[in-house]
Amino acid sequence: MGPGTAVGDREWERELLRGPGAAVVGDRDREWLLRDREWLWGLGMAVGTWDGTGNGCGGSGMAAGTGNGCGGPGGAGWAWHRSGCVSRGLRPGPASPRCCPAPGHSNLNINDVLGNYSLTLIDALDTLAVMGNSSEFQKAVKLVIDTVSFDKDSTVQVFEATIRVLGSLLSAHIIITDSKQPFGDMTIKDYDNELLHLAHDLAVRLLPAFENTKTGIPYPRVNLKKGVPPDSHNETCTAGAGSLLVEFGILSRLLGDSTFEWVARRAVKALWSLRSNNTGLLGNVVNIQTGHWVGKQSGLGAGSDSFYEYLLKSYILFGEKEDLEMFNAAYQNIQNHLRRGREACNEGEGDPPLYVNVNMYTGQLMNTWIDSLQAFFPGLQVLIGDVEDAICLHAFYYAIWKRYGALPERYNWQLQAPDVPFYPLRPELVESTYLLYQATKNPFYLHVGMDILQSLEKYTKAKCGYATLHHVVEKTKEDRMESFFLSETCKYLYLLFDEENPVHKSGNKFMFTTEGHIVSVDERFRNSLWEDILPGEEESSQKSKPTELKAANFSSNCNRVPDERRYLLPLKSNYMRQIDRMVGLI
Ligand code: DMJ
Repeated sequence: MGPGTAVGDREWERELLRGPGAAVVGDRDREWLLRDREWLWGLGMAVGTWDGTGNGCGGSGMAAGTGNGCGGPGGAGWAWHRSGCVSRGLRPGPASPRCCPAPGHSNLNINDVLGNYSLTLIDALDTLAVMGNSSEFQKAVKLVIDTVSFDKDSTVQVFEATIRVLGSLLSAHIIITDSKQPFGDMTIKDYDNELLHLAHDLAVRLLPAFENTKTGIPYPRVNLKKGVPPDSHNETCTAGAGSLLVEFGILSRLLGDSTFEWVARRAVKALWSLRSNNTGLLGNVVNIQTGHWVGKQSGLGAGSDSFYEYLLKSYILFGEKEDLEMFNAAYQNIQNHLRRGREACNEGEGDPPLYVNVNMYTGQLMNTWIDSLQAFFPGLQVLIGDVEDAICLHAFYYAIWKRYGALPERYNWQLQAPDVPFYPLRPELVESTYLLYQATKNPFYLHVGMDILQSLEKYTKAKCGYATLHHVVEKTKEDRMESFFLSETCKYLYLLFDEENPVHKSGNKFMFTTEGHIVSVDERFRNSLWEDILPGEEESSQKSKPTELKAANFSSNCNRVPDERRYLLPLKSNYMRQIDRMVGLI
Protein backbone atom coordinates (compact mmCIF):
# COMPACT_ATOMS: atom_id res chain seq x y z
CA MET A 1 0.00 0.00 0.00
CA GLY A 2 1.46 3.29 -1.04
CA PRO A 3 2.35 5.70 1.68
CA GLY A 4 0.01 8.63 1.92
CA THR A 5 -3.09 6.75 0.88
CA ALA A 6 -6.18 7.16 2.97
CA VAL A 7 -6.07 3.62 4.29
CA GLY A 8 -2.38 3.98 5.06
CA ASP A 9 -3.15 7.04 7.08
CA ARG A 10 -5.82 5.25 9.03
CA GLU A 11 -3.55 2.37 9.82
CA TRP A 12 -0.88 4.70 11.00
CA GLU A 13 -3.41 6.56 12.99
CA ARG A 14 -4.53 3.40 14.74
CA GLU A 15 -0.93 2.57 15.44
CA LEU A 16 -0.50 5.99 16.89
CA LEU A 17 -3.54 5.50 19.05
CA ARG A 18 -2.25 2.22 20.35
CA GLY A 19 1.03 3.84 21.33
CA PRO A 20 1.89 5.19 24.76
CA GLY A 21 -0.09 8.21 25.78
CA ALA A 22 -2.60 7.62 23.04
CA ALA A 23 -6.04 8.38 24.28
CA VAL A 24 -7.89 10.63 21.96
CA VAL A 25 -9.66 10.58 18.62
CA GLY A 26 -13.17 9.35 18.30
CA ASP A 27 -16.18 10.72 20.10
CA ARG A 28 -16.01 8.46 23.10
CA ASP A 29 -12.41 9.30 23.68
CA ARG A 30 -13.15 12.93 23.27
CA GLU A 31 -15.88 12.74 25.88
CA TRP A 32 -13.47 11.12 28.24
CA LEU A 33 -10.97 13.79 27.52
CA LEU A 34 -13.43 16.56 28.20
CA ARG A 35 -14.36 14.93 31.45
CA ASP A 36 -10.70 15.09 32.27
CA ARG A 37 -11.10 18.83 32.33
CA GLU A 38 -11.36 18.36 36.05
CA TRP A 39 -7.72 17.52 35.96
CA LEU A 40 -7.11 20.66 34.01
CA TRP A 41 -8.92 22.52 36.70
CA GLY A 42 -6.32 21.14 39.01
CA LEU A 43 -3.63 22.47 36.77
CA GLY A 44 -5.53 25.72 36.70
CA MET A 45 -5.46 25.79 40.44
CA ALA A 46 -1.78 26.36 40.06
CA VAL A 47 -2.89 29.95 39.97
CA GLY A 48 -5.71 29.60 42.41
CA THR A 49 -6.27 29.98 46.12
CA TRP A 50 -4.08 32.96 46.67
CA ASP A 51 -5.05 33.17 50.29
CA GLY A 52 -3.37 29.92 51.03
CA THR A 53 -6.37 28.07 52.36
CA GLY A 54 -5.92 25.04 50.16
CA ASN A 55 -4.87 21.70 51.50
CA GLY A 56 -1.63 20.33 50.27
CA CYS A 57 -0.03 21.86 47.25
CA GLY A 58 0.24 18.59 45.39
CA GLY A 59 -3.45 17.70 45.35
CA SER A 60 -5.33 17.95 42.07
CA GLY A 61 -2.25 19.15 40.34
CA MET A 62 -2.28 22.25 42.49
CA ALA A 63 0.76 24.36 42.16
CA ALA A 64 2.08 27.62 43.43
CA GLY A 65 1.99 26.17 46.87
CA THR A 66 -1.23 26.43 48.73
CA GLY A 67 -0.48 24.00 51.45
CA ASN A 68 2.05 23.28 54.11
CA GLY A 69 5.64 22.71 53.23
CA CYS A 70 5.61 24.98 50.23
CA GLY A 71 7.33 28.09 51.24
CA GLY A 72 5.89 28.62 54.67
CA PRO A 73 2.39 28.87 56.06
CA GLY A 74 -0.23 28.94 53.41
CA GLY A 75 2.17 27.98 50.67
CA ALA A 76 4.51 29.86 48.49
CA GLY A 77 1.99 32.16 46.83
CA TRP A 78 0.80 33.37 50.18
CA ALA A 79 4.17 33.31 51.85
CA TRP A 80 5.60 35.64 49.24
CA HIS A 81 2.93 38.08 50.04
CA ARG A 82 3.25 37.92 53.80
CA SER A 83 6.97 37.63 54.15
CA GLY A 84 7.73 40.78 52.26
CA CYS A 85 9.36 38.55 49.72
CA VAL A 86 6.60 39.34 47.30
CA SER A 87 6.62 36.88 44.48
CA ARG A 88 9.03 37.26 41.63
CA GLY A 89 8.81 33.82 40.22
CA LEU A 90 7.82 30.58 41.66
CA ARG A 91 9.84 27.89 43.35
CA PRO A 92 7.84 24.72 42.99
CA GLY A 93 10.05 22.76 45.32
CA PRO A 94 9.28 22.74 49.03
CA ALA A 95 11.98 25.29 49.73
CA SER A 96 11.43 28.85 50.76
CA PRO A 97 10.03 31.13 48.09
CA ARG A 98 12.45 32.73 45.71
CA CYS A 99 13.46 36.14 46.92
CA CYS A 100 14.80 38.76 44.64
CA PRO A 101 18.52 39.26 44.82
CA ALA A 102 19.73 42.59 46.05
CA PRO A 103 19.58 45.45 43.57
CA GLY A 104 22.49 45.31 41.20
CA HIS A 105 22.91 41.62 41.74
CA SER A 106 24.68 40.15 38.78
CA ASN A 107 22.31 37.24 38.24
CA LEU A 108 20.40 38.93 35.44
CA ASN A 109 18.44 35.83 34.69
CA ILE A 110 16.70 36.08 38.03
CA ASN A 111 16.98 39.72 38.88
CA ASP A 112 15.70 41.52 35.84
CA VAL A 113 13.02 39.06 34.84
CA LEU A 114 11.48 38.65 38.27
CA GLY A 115 11.45 42.35 39.03
CA ASN A 116 10.42 42.06 42.67
CA TYR A 117 6.87 43.02 41.73
CA SER A 118 4.71 39.91 42.18
CA LEU A 119 5.38 38.71 38.68
CA THR A 120 3.62 35.34 38.89
CA LEU A 121 0.55 36.70 40.61
CA ILE A 122 0.12 39.39 37.96
CA ASP A 123 0.99 37.25 34.98
CA ALA A 124 -1.67 34.69 35.91
CA LEU A 125 -4.64 37.03 36.36
CA ASP A 126 -6.52 36.48 33.12
CA THR A 127 -5.86 32.72 33.23
CA LEU A 128 -8.23 32.67 36.21
CA ALA A 129 -10.84 34.54 34.20
CA VAL A 130 -10.47 32.28 31.17
CA MET A 131 -11.01 29.34 33.50
CA GLY A 132 -14.16 31.04 34.77
CA ASN A 133 -12.89 31.20 38.33
CA SER A 134 -14.37 34.54 39.30
CA SER A 135 -13.76 34.30 43.05
CA GLU A 136 -10.04 33.63 42.62
CA PHE A 137 -9.80 36.22 39.88
CA GLN A 138 -11.39 38.83 42.14
CA LYS A 139 -9.19 37.82 45.05
CA ALA A 140 -6.05 37.98 42.95
CA VAL A 141 -6.97 41.35 41.46
CA LYS A 142 -7.56 42.77 44.94
CA LEU A 143 -4.24 41.38 46.08
CA VAL A 144 -2.54 43.11 43.18
CA ILE A 145 -4.33 46.39 43.88
CA ASP A 146 -3.49 46.22 47.60
CA THR A 147 0.10 45.08 47.43
CA VAL A 148 1.79 45.83 44.13
CA SER A 149 3.90 48.91 43.70
CA PHE A 150 6.37 49.64 40.93
CA ASP A 151 8.17 52.25 42.96
CA LYS A 152 11.11 49.94 43.45
CA ASP A 153 14.84 50.08 43.05
CA SER A 154 14.58 47.16 40.70
CA THR A 155 16.17 46.80 37.27
CA VAL A 156 13.91 44.99 34.84
CA GLN A 157 13.92 44.00 31.20
CA VAL A 158 11.68 46.36 29.29
CA PHE A 159 10.40 43.50 27.14
CA GLU A 160 9.62 41.11 29.99
CA ALA A 161 8.00 43.81 32.11
CA THR A 162 5.88 44.80 29.13
CA ILE A 163 4.63 41.42 28.01
CA ARG A 164 4.29 39.76 31.39
CA VAL A 165 3.20 42.59 33.66
CA LEU A 166 1.85 45.46 31.57
CA GLY A 167 0.05 43.04 29.26
CA SER A 168 -1.56 41.16 32.10
CA LEU A 169 -2.69 44.28 33.94
CA LEU A 170 -4.29 45.59 30.75
CA SER A 171 -5.92 42.28 29.96
CA ALA A 172 -7.40 41.99 33.46
CA HIS A 173 -8.57 45.61 33.30
CA ILE A 174 -10.32 44.96 30.00
CA ILE A 175 -11.98 41.84 31.40
CA ILE A 176 -13.18 43.68 34.51
CA THR A 177 -14.61 46.59 32.54
CA ASP A 178 -16.14 44.60 29.69
CA SER A 179 -19.86 45.34 29.87
CA LYS A 180 -20.64 41.96 28.32
CA GLN A 181 -18.70 40.04 31.00
CA PRO A 182 -18.04 37.06 28.69
CA PHE A 183 -16.21 35.07 31.38
CA GLY A 184 -18.93 35.40 34.00
CA ASP A 185 -19.01 38.06 36.65
CA MET A 186 -15.42 39.27 36.81
CA THR A 187 -16.32 42.70 38.09
CA ILE A 188 -14.55 44.10 41.13
CA LYS A 189 -16.52 45.99 43.74
CA ASP A 190 -15.73 49.71 43.69
CA TYR A 191 -13.22 49.19 40.90
CA ASP A 192 -11.75 52.54 40.01
CA ASN A 193 -9.46 51.57 37.11
CA GLU A 194 -6.69 50.67 39.54
CA LEU A 195 -5.15 48.11 37.19
CA LEU A 196 -5.07 50.64 34.38
CA HIS A 197 -3.38 53.13 36.72
CA LEU A 198 -0.83 50.49 37.69
CA ALA A 199 -0.21 49.74 34.02
CA HIS A 200 0.21 53.42 33.31
CA ASP A 201 2.61 53.84 36.22
CA LEU A 202 4.71 50.92 35.05
CA ALA A 203 4.80 52.13 31.45
CA VAL A 204 5.91 55.59 32.54
CA ARG A 205 8.75 53.96 34.45
CA LEU A 206 9.75 52.06 31.30
CA LEU A 207 9.77 55.19 29.12
CA PRO A 208 13.36 56.26 30.00
CA ALA A 209 14.47 53.23 27.96
CA PHE A 210 13.34 55.10 24.85
CA GLU A 211 15.28 58.28 25.66
CA ASN A 212 18.86 59.07 24.62
CA THR A 213 18.88 56.41 21.99
CA LYS A 214 20.00 57.64 18.59
CA THR A 215 17.93 55.14 16.64
CA GLY A 216 14.79 55.20 18.77
CA ILE A 217 15.36 51.54 19.56
CA PRO A 218 15.02 51.25 23.35
CA TYR A 219 17.59 50.20 25.92
CA PRO A 220 16.93 46.64 27.05
CA ARG A 221 16.83 47.38 30.78
CA VAL A 222 15.56 50.07 33.02
CA ASN A 223 15.53 50.66 36.75
CA LEU A 224 11.95 51.28 37.87
CA LYS A 225 13.05 54.08 40.20
CA LYS A 226 16.13 55.54 38.56
CA GLY A 227 15.74 55.04 34.83
CA VAL A 228 18.38 53.54 32.56
CA PRO A 229 21.30 52.32 34.69
CA PRO A 230 24.53 54.27 34.00
CA ASP A 231 26.41 51.10 33.05
CA SER A 232 23.78 50.04 30.53
CA HIS A 233 25.01 48.49 27.38
CA ASN A 234 23.81 49.57 23.97
CA GLU A 235 22.86 46.23 22.53
CA THR A 236 19.43 44.76 22.41
CA CYS A 237 17.62 42.01 20.59
CA THR A 238 15.08 42.51 17.84
CA ALA A 239 12.24 40.78 19.66
CA GLY A 240 12.95 42.61 22.91
CA ALA A 241 12.93 46.04 21.31
CA GLY A 242 10.38 45.45 18.59
CA SER A 243 7.61 43.58 20.42
CA LEU A 244 6.18 46.29 22.62
CA LEU A 245 3.58 47.68 20.28
CA VAL A 246 0.55 45.62 21.30
CA GLU A 247 0.74 46.49 25.01
CA PHE A 248 1.93 50.07 24.50
CA GLY A 249 -0.70 50.58 21.80
CA ILE A 250 -3.53 49.28 23.98
CA LEU A 251 -2.40 51.50 26.84
CA SER A 252 -2.24 54.55 24.59
CA ARG A 253 -5.66 53.90 23.17
CA LEU A 254 -7.22 53.30 26.58
CA LEU A 255 -5.67 56.48 27.98
CA GLY A 256 -5.98 58.61 24.86
CA ASP A 257 -2.28 59.37 25.18
CA SER A 258 -0.23 58.62 22.07
CA THR A 259 3.16 58.64 23.83
CA PHE A 260 3.38 54.94 24.52
CA GLU A 261 2.28 53.74 21.12
CA TRP A 262 4.46 56.36 19.49
CA VAL A 263 7.72 55.18 21.11
CA ALA A 264 6.91 51.52 20.51
CA ARG A 265 6.00 52.16 16.89
CA ARG A 266 9.12 54.24 16.35
CA ALA A 267 11.22 51.31 17.61
CA VAL A 268 9.51 48.89 15.20
CA LYS A 269 10.05 51.23 12.28
CA ALA A 270 13.68 51.81 13.21
CA LEU A 271 14.35 48.08 13.30
CA TRP A 272 12.47 47.58 10.07
CA SER A 273 14.56 50.26 8.35
CA LEU A 274 17.70 48.35 9.28
CA ARG A 275 16.76 45.20 7.35
CA SER A 276 19.18 43.96 4.74
CA ASN A 277 18.82 45.46 1.27
CA ASN A 278 19.74 42.13 -0.15
CA THR A 279 17.48 39.68 1.67
CA GLY A 280 15.07 41.93 3.53
CA LEU A 281 15.96 40.02 6.71
CA LEU A 282 16.70 41.41 10.15
CA GLY A 283 19.44 40.23 12.50
CA ASN A 284 18.88 39.30 16.12
CA VAL A 285 21.03 41.79 18.06
CA VAL A 286 21.43 45.48 17.24
CA ASN A 287 23.32 48.45 18.63
CA ILE A 288 20.71 51.02 19.62
CA GLN A 289 23.04 54.00 19.05
CA THR A 290 24.74 53.07 15.78
CA GLY A 291 22.06 50.84 14.28
CA HIS A 292 24.72 48.26 13.43
CA TRP A 293 23.75 44.63 13.65
CA VAL A 294 25.83 42.92 16.30
CA GLY A 295 24.04 39.62 15.84
CA LYS A 296 23.59 38.85 12.18
CA GLN A 297 21.59 35.73 12.69
CA SER A 298 18.13 35.79 11.19
CA GLY A 299 15.76 33.14 12.48
CA LEU A 300 12.39 32.62 14.08
CA GLY A 301 13.57 31.75 17.58
CA ALA A 302 15.20 33.59 20.45
CA GLY A 303 15.85 37.25 19.79
CA SER A 304 13.47 37.44 16.83
CA ASP A 305 10.25 35.48 17.43
CA SER A 306 7.74 37.98 18.76
CA PHE A 307 8.92 40.77 16.47
CA TYR A 308 7.14 39.00 13.61
CA GLU A 309 4.25 37.96 15.79
CA TYR A 310 3.59 41.56 16.83
CA LEU A 311 3.63 42.94 13.31
CA LEU A 312 0.63 40.77 12.61
CA LYS A 313 -1.06 41.07 15.99
CA SER A 314 -0.71 44.86 16.00
CA TYR A 315 -2.51 44.87 12.70
CA ILE A 316 -5.24 42.54 13.94
CA LEU A 317 -5.84 44.76 16.94
CA PHE A 318 -5.30 48.27 15.62
CA GLY A 319 -5.94 47.80 11.91
CA GLU A 320 -2.94 49.94 10.92
CA LYS A 321 -2.13 49.02 7.36
CA GLU A 322 1.59 49.60 7.67
CA ASP A 323 1.82 46.81 10.24
CA LEU A 324 0.30 44.33 7.82
CA GLU A 325 2.53 45.54 5.01
CA MET A 326 5.62 45.00 7.15
CA PHE A 327 4.34 41.62 8.23
CA ASN A 328 3.59 40.48 4.69
CA ALA A 329 7.02 41.55 3.47
CA ALA A 330 8.71 39.89 6.45
CA TYR A 331 6.74 36.68 5.91
CA GLN A 332 7.74 36.60 2.27
CA ASN A 333 11.42 37.12 3.14
CA ILE A 334 11.20 34.36 5.72
CA GLN A 335 9.77 32.02 3.10
CA ASN A 336 12.46 33.01 0.61
CA HIS A 337 15.48 32.73 2.87
CA LEU A 338 14.75 30.78 6.05
CA ARG A 339 12.57 27.99 4.79
CA ARG A 340 14.27 24.79 3.70
CA GLY A 341 12.84 21.48 2.51
CA ARG A 342 10.18 20.53 0.02
CA GLU A 343 7.86 23.14 -1.37
CA ALA A 344 4.57 21.79 -0.07
CA CYS A 345 4.08 20.37 3.38
CA ASN A 346 1.81 17.51 2.46
CA GLU A 347 2.96 16.49 -0.99
CA GLY A 348 6.02 16.11 -3.14
CA GLU A 349 9.53 14.86 -2.54
CA GLY A 350 12.32 15.96 -0.27
CA ASP A 351 12.92 16.84 3.36
CA PRO A 352 10.13 18.26 5.47
CA PRO A 353 9.97 22.04 5.54
CA LEU A 354 12.03 23.58 8.30
CA TYR A 355 12.90 27.17 9.16
CA VAL A 356 16.62 27.58 9.82
CA ASN A 357 18.95 30.28 11.10
CA VAL A 358 20.74 32.19 8.36
CA ASN A 359 23.02 35.15 7.91
CA MET A 360 20.77 38.16 7.42
CA TYR A 361 22.89 39.57 4.60
CA THR A 362 23.55 36.43 2.57
CA GLY A 363 20.78 34.02 3.55
CA GLN A 364 23.43 31.38 4.19
CA LEU A 365 22.96 28.79 6.91
CA MET A 366 24.58 29.89 10.18
CA ASN A 367 24.09 26.82 12.34
CA THR A 368 22.12 23.61 12.53
CA TRP A 369 19.97 24.17 15.57
CA ILE A 370 16.45 25.40 16.10
CA ASP A 371 15.03 27.00 19.22
CA SER A 372 12.09 25.67 21.14
CA LEU A 373 10.76 29.24 20.98
CA GLN A 374 10.32 28.85 17.25
CA ALA A 375 7.47 26.42 17.91
CA PHE A 376 5.19 29.47 18.15
CA PHE A 377 5.48 29.99 14.39
CA PRO A 378 2.87 27.43 13.27
CA GLY A 379 0.38 29.27 15.47
CA LEU A 380 1.20 32.52 13.75
CA GLN A 381 0.84 30.79 10.40
CA VAL A 382 -2.63 29.69 11.43
CA LEU A 383 -3.56 33.31 12.06
CA ILE A 384 -2.71 34.23 8.50
CA GLY A 385 -4.26 31.13 7.01
CA ASP A 386 -1.10 29.26 6.07
CA VAL A 387 -2.42 26.19 7.84
CA GLU A 388 -0.77 23.69 5.49
CA ASP A 389 2.73 24.87 6.24
CA ALA A 390 1.92 25.21 9.93
CA ILE A 391 1.02 21.51 10.07
CA CYS A 392 4.52 20.48 9.01
CA LEU A 393 6.54 22.65 11.35
CA HIS A 394 4.26 21.74 14.23
CA ALA A 395 4.73 18.04 13.42
CA PHE A 396 8.49 18.50 13.57
CA TYR A 397 8.34 20.03 17.03
CA TYR A 398 5.87 17.45 18.22
CA ALA A 399 8.26 14.70 17.13
CA ILE A 400 10.97 16.29 19.26
CA TRP A 401 8.52 16.46 22.15
CA LYS A 402 7.67 12.78 21.72
CA ARG A 403 11.33 11.88 21.86
CA TYR A 404 12.09 13.76 25.09
CA GLY A 405 8.73 14.35 26.70
CA ALA A 406 9.61 18.04 26.50
CA LEU A 407 11.30 20.46 24.11
CA PRO A 408 14.98 21.12 24.62
CA GLU A 409 15.72 24.82 24.49
CA ARG A 410 17.84 24.18 21.41
CA TYR A 411 17.68 21.12 19.25
CA ASN A 412 20.38 20.31 16.71
CA TRP A 413 18.63 18.81 13.71
CA GLN A 414 21.89 17.65 12.18
CA LEU A 415 23.15 15.85 15.29
CA GLN A 416 19.63 14.77 16.24
CA ALA A 417 20.36 15.86 19.80
CA PRO A 418 19.72 18.74 22.16
CA ASP A 419 22.30 21.52 22.03
CA VAL A 420 20.82 23.23 25.06
CA PRO A 421 18.94 20.68 27.13
CA PHE A 422 16.69 22.57 29.54
CA TYR A 423 12.91 23.03 29.24
CA PRO A 424 11.45 25.88 31.29
CA LEU A 425 7.79 24.84 30.78
CA ARG A 426 7.49 26.94 27.65
CA PRO A 427 4.10 27.25 25.97
CA GLU A 428 4.93 27.58 22.29
CA LEU A 429 4.15 24.04 21.19
CA VAL A 430 0.89 23.98 23.15
CA GLU A 431 -0.01 27.38 21.72
CA SER A 432 0.44 26.16 18.15
CA THR A 433 -1.37 22.93 18.97
CA TYR A 434 -4.34 24.91 20.28
CA LEU A 435 -4.47 27.23 17.28
CA LEU A 436 -4.11 24.34 14.84
CA TYR A 437 -6.95 22.56 16.58
CA GLN A 438 -9.11 25.65 16.30
CA ALA A 439 -8.31 25.90 12.60
CA THR A 440 -8.68 22.25 11.65
CA LYS A 441 -10.75 20.66 14.45
CA ASN A 442 -8.64 17.61 13.77
CA PRO A 443 -8.65 15.42 16.91
CA PHE A 444 -4.99 14.69 16.27
CA TYR A 445 -4.27 17.98 18.03
CA LEU A 446 -6.25 16.87 21.06
CA HIS A 447 -4.05 13.83 21.12
CA VAL A 448 -0.96 16.05 20.98
CA GLY A 449 -2.33 18.17 23.82
CA MET A 450 -3.02 15.09 25.91
CA ASP A 451 0.47 13.82 25.25
CA ILE A 452 1.99 17.13 26.31
CA LEU A 453 -0.18 17.23 29.39
CA GLN A 454 0.83 13.74 30.43
CA SER A 455 4.51 14.52 29.97
CA LEU A 456 4.14 17.64 32.09
CA GLU A 457 2.53 15.57 34.81
CA LYS A 458 5.14 12.87 34.59
CA TYR A 459 8.32 14.86 34.34
CA THR A 460 7.76 18.35 35.67
CA LYS A 461 5.28 18.07 38.51
CA ALA A 462 6.81 19.06 41.81
CA LYS A 463 5.53 19.38 45.31
CA CYS A 464 4.41 22.96 44.98
CA GLY A 465 3.96 23.42 41.28
CA TYR A 466 5.58 22.45 38.01
CA ALA A 467 9.32 22.65 37.63
CA THR A 468 11.67 23.63 34.86
CA LEU A 469 13.41 20.60 33.44
CA HIS A 470 17.12 21.16 33.80
CA HIS A 471 17.89 18.41 31.34
CA VAL A 472 15.31 16.89 29.01
CA VAL A 473 17.21 13.60 28.72
CA GLU A 474 18.08 13.14 32.37
CA LYS A 475 14.76 14.68 33.51
CA THR A 476 16.46 16.54 36.33
CA LYS A 477 14.50 19.49 37.66
CA GLU A 478 15.24 23.08 38.63
CA ASP A 479 13.43 24.79 41.47
CA ARG A 480 11.85 27.34 39.19
CA MET A 481 8.47 27.77 37.59
CA GLU A 482 8.37 30.57 35.05
CA SER A 483 5.35 32.83 35.22
CA PHE A 484 4.48 32.03 31.61
CA PHE A 485 3.63 28.50 32.67
CA LEU A 486 0.47 29.88 34.26
CA SER A 487 -0.21 32.69 31.84
CA GLU A 488 0.33 30.63 28.69
CA THR A 489 1.04 26.92 28.97
CA CYS A 490 -1.87 26.19 31.33
CA LYS A 491 -4.20 28.58 29.54
CA TYR A 492 -3.64 27.11 26.07
CA LEU A 493 -3.91 23.56 27.39
CA TYR A 494 -7.13 24.38 29.16
CA LEU A 495 -8.61 26.11 26.13
CA LEU A 496 -7.59 23.28 23.84
CA PHE A 497 -9.96 20.96 25.66
CA ASP A 498 -12.61 23.43 26.73
CA GLU A 499 -14.69 23.64 23.58
CA GLU A 500 -17.47 25.54 25.34
CA ASN A 501 -15.20 28.24 26.71
CA PRO A 502 -16.42 31.84 26.18
CA VAL A 503 -13.26 32.41 24.17
CA HIS A 504 -14.79 30.11 21.58
CA LYS A 505 -18.49 30.62 22.16
CA SER A 506 -19.24 34.12 23.39
CA GLY A 507 -19.26 35.71 19.96
CA ASN A 508 -16.54 38.09 21.07
CA LYS A 509 -13.32 38.13 19.12
CA PHE A 510 -10.22 37.65 21.19
CA MET A 511 -6.54 37.82 20.51
CA PHE A 512 -3.68 36.51 22.61
CA THR A 513 -0.67 38.69 23.31
CA THR A 514 2.74 37.08 23.04
CA GLU A 515 2.47 36.22 26.75
CA GLY A 516 -0.93 34.61 26.17
CA HIS A 517 -2.92 37.48 27.67
CA ILE A 518 -6.35 37.70 26.26
CA VAL A 519 -7.52 40.94 24.68
CA SER A 520 -10.82 41.52 22.94
CA VAL A 521 -10.47 42.70 19.38
CA ASP A 522 -12.46 45.78 20.01
CA GLU A 523 -13.49 48.72 17.89
CA ARG A 524 -12.18 51.10 20.53
CA PHE A 525 -8.61 49.91 19.87
CA ARG A 526 -9.04 50.89 16.25
CA ASN A 527 -9.65 54.51 17.09
CA SER A 528 -6.63 56.52 18.03
CA LEU A 529 -7.93 59.67 19.63
CA TRP A 530 -4.76 61.53 18.76
CA GLU A 531 -5.01 61.15 15.00
CA ASP A 532 -6.19 64.73 14.63
CA ILE A 533 -3.34 66.10 16.67
CA LEU A 534 -0.51 64.34 14.90
CA PRO A 535 -0.50 65.81 11.39
CA GLY A 536 1.64 64.08 8.81
CA GLU A 537 0.90 60.64 10.19
CA GLU A 538 -2.23 60.13 8.13
CA GLU A 539 -0.60 57.54 5.96
CA SER A 540 0.52 55.42 8.84
CA SER A 541 -2.83 55.63 10.52
CA GLN A 542 -4.76 54.30 7.55
CA LYS A 543 -7.13 51.66 8.72
CA SER A 544 -8.03 48.57 6.86
CA LYS A 545 -10.82 46.16 7.48
CA PRO A 546 -9.89 42.87 9.14
CA THR A 547 -11.12 41.06 6.05
CA GLU A 548 -8.22 42.47 4.10
CA LEU A 549 -5.85 40.36 6.13
CA LYS A 550 -4.10 38.14 3.69
CA ALA A 551 -0.52 37.12 4.02
CA ALA A 552 1.92 36.73 1.20
CA ASN A 553 2.55 33.23 -0.02
CA PHE A 554 -0.15 31.57 1.96
CA SER A 555 -1.16 28.29 0.46
CA SER A 556 -4.35 27.57 2.32
CA ASN A 557 -6.68 28.66 5.02
CA CYS A 558 -8.73 26.72 7.48
CA ASN A 559 -11.78 26.56 5.25
CA ARG A 560 -9.71 24.93 2.61
CA VAL A 561 -8.62 21.99 4.72
CA PRO A 562 -10.62 19.26 2.99
CA ASP A 563 -13.14 17.43 5.12
CA GLU A 564 -11.48 14.06 4.94
CA ARG A 565 -8.30 15.60 6.33
CA ARG A 566 -10.15 16.67 9.42
CA TYR A 567 -10.62 13.08 10.42
CA LEU A 568 -7.34 11.65 9.24
CA LEU A 569 -3.91 12.67 10.30
CA PRO A 570 -3.25 16.24 9.24
CA LEU A 571 -0.04 15.08 7.61
CA LYS A 572 0.31 11.99 5.44
CA SER A 573 1.73 9.07 7.35
CA ASN A 574 4.84 8.73 5.22
CA TYR A 575 5.70 12.33 5.98
CA MET A 576 5.00 11.83 9.67
CA ARG A 577 7.36 8.87 9.68
CA GLN A 578 9.95 10.86 7.78
CA ILE A 579 9.88 13.51 10.51
CA ASP A 580 10.05 10.87 13.24
CA ARG A 581 13.13 9.44 11.55
CA MET A 582 14.67 12.88 11.31
CA VAL A 583 14.52 13.35 15.05
CA GLY A 584 15.69 9.83 15.79
CA LEU A 585 12.33 8.58 17.04
CA ILE A 586 12.33 5.57 14.77
C1 DMJ B 1 7.01 34.16 26.89
O1 DMJ B 1 7.41 35.09 27.82
C2 DMJ B 1 6.50 34.80 25.62
O2 DMJ B 1 5.76 33.86 24.91
C3 DMJ B 1 7.62 35.34 24.78
O3 DMJ B 1 7.17 35.90 23.59
C4 DMJ B 1 8.61 34.26 24.48
N1 DMJ B 1 9.02 33.56 25.63
C5 DMJ B 1 8.14 33.21 26.67
C6 DMJ B 1 7.64 31.81 26.65
O4 DMJ B 1 8.49 30.88 26.20
